[in-house]
Amino acid sequence: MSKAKILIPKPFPTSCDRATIYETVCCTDIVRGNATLADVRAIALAGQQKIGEQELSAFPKLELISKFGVGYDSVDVDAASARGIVVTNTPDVLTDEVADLAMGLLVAAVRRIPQAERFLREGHWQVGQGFPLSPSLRGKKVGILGLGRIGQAIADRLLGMKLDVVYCNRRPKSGCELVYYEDLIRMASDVDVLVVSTPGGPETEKLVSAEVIAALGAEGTLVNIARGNVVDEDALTKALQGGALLAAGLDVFVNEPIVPAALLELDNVVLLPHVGSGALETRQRMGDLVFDNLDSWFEGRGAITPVR
Ligand code: 8YV
Repeated sequence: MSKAKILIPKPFPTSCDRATIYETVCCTDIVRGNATLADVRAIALAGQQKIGEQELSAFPKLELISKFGVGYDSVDVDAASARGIVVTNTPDVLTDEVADLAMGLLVAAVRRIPQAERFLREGHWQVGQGFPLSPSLRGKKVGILGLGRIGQAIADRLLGMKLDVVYCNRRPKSGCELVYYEDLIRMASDVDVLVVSTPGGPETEKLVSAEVIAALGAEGTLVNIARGNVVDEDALTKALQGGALLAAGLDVFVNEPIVPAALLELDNVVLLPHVGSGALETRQRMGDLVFDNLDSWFEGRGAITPVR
């Protein structure tokens, strides 16, 4: 039997060792008319490369898009479904890793850990001269925007840190005892820290608007481990510049890997290069799940983790 042809536009852990049972094409340039793509039956997709109607039309034989990552906002799932193409992602295997990172970012942003480290490394720590005191997390309230799998894992950790936790979702989560807010602006004005853990995509674009940031206020901190465009990045930058927001911890940006120069200049923001799930074993598990989905599909058992 001939090997199924899969496209791997960008390598990821396991993509080399587990791809041997397939005929693989490594091609970043997904365009119609590329003859080598005409018989591609699946795409193993890492990164944020957009797959919309136009890209899909280059693959008349496509059956499956196996996405590396839990977020699949870069793929037009409606357009794929209309063509009978199944889209899968890698949920669960990265939940705790991303939640750990969110906690690190939150504590780093509020307690100013990177700034304190820079202070020490630059030789400013001297007898009689310590690092300026940071705000405390004790007694503070954290609001989670998006209490899905990752949001819940963040909430569990925050509760373990004895913090007050509330959340805002499209609808209340059944069986959840945390205080629910239907209105994001109201929640933002009631909390000290807002953690963004929603899916990306058009429905959540700029959900954290200038008004939400203003409601979080001059004593507030914003943490984003979701997608850059869930937050109005310009409004956030202005608020941080003018003291209308105390601090931010950001793992994601609108135009990755480009980080606005204005953010790089600020001392009250902790910036990470989208490393939420970026730990060796977790990335390995994600890669395995990408191929588990492919194997299951081509062995006729269907997708394991379809997004819908
Ligand atoms: C991915 C992510 O690892 O899972 C997601 O949705 O944002 C990341 O953790 C990254 O997008 C790799 O493609």
